Amino acid sequence: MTLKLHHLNASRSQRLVWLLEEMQLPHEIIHYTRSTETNLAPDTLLKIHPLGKSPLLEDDALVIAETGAIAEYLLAKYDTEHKFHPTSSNPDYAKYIEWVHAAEGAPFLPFLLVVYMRVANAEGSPLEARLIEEQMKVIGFIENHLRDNAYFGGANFSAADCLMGFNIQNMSMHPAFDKSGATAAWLEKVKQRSAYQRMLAVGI
Ligand SMILES: N[C@@H](CCC(=O)N[C@@H](CS)C(=O)NCC(=O)O)C(=O)O
Repeated sequence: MTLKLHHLNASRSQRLVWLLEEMQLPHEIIHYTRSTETNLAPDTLLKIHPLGKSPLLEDDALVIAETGAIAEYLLAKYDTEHKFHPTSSNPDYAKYIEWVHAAEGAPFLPFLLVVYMRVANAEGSPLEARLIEEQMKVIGFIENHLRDNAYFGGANFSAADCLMGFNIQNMSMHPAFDKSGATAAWLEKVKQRSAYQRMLAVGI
């Protein structure tokens, strides 16, 4: 097995750097840097996949795109002891899988769209106000979940935490983020993990 992660700076690819570190899977990281003008990935990524986006995982001859798909692939193939993903018979499974998908789903969209609007100088529009309302709903939803659960997937740390970590890091800069709430406490807790610190050392 030769795992290669094509990693773009300041991107959701850091979720997989963290997961690979948690799983202690030998891998190589190939770094790409965003254009300072457009914030886009360099064209060299197009040689790996037609969309030219990061993350991309190569496992020998295979190339996989989409953060969630890459995580599920790594877990299905290499986490055979289910240390980082519960089995489907585990009572926490539904919660776990919901957060795995939430990382790129409805809770992510209002944050992503506001970033796009800022890049396009489209701030202050009625759409932005609507997205900020959605962001507030998401912040509350996550806070309530983490008030009742130690981790995203329930009682135990799992890949769902690695996937949601990028969202929470960004959310922690939001003016409505409660710095003494359960989400902030979750962030402080996961920052203590050695794999999280190794992810930071790789450069996010
Ligand atoms: N849904 C995809 C989104 C991939 C994506 O949009 N990646 C961003 C990084 S956060 C990217 O490569 N942007 C640079 C570009 O589009 O040129 C995933 O989860 O992997």
